[in-house]
Amino acid sequence: MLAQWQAPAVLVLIGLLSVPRPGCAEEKTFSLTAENRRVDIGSGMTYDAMTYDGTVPGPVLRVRQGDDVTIELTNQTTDAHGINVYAAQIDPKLFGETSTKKTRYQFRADVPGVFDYHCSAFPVLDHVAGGMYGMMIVEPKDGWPNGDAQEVTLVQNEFYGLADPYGLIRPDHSQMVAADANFLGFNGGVARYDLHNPIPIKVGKLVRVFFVNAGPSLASTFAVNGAIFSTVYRGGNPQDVMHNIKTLEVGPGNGAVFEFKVNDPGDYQFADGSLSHSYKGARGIFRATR
Ligand SMILES: [Cu+2]
Repeated sequence: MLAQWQAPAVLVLIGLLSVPRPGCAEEKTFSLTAENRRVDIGSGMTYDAMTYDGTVPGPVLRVRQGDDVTIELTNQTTDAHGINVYAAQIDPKLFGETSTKKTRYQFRADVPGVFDYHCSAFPVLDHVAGGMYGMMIVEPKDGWPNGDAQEVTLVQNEFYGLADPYGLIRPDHSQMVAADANFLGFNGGVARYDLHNPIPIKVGKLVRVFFVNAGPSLASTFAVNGAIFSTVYRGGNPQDVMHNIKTLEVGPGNGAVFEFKVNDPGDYQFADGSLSHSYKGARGIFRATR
């Protein structure tokens, strides 16, 4: 059943479309909308989600260290929504948490890393489990130390609720409170990058995975079967570096950058090392070719 659903592989390349170049700091504006949407999460299931821009997760927001960043959120719903960008070091009240139709704030992205962003409206648990989260990459001002690489963005998350006979999941608050996830996924899909929809990589070419665990509640131990991470930046911060490790625990709301190469062609499964989590959908395939 899990193999029936295929997502466009191009979605994993979102982060490639707006790679900042070294040079002067820039002004970057991201205008998002909060909207309710029934989204396809794969495996024949749909999810009544709260979203940024109609997708789960929301768009990857990519800037460079030193950029002046403006965040704008237009709320198209009758519910309260906001947007808490963790790369911003500002008064949290500015993130918005009322039914205000417009939220707007600015900050300078001083700290490089991979950060999550998510809704700030109460109860935050329901809004994050409902789908309101995404990734912000703050590129180091001098670029990534290991230079050119194939870049992939992966956001891990949990889904709470069981599907009805039509495959529809209505988010289950009690399950959320119990942190008893029914499904997990990467980039909004349960087993999204399975054998029928693998992420292509090249033998001998450095792969750089920008990873965020959106949670809302479970830790992840991301790993790639058949590979050792040559470099890992905790939080995506180049100053917090580790080498030659199998995995790193990334708690809910945290991020990391994982770099690796493979030596042979083949299918390399990536997954949350928790076998329960991977069974529930937090798994996928890198397909390596020469
Ligand atoms: Cu919200």
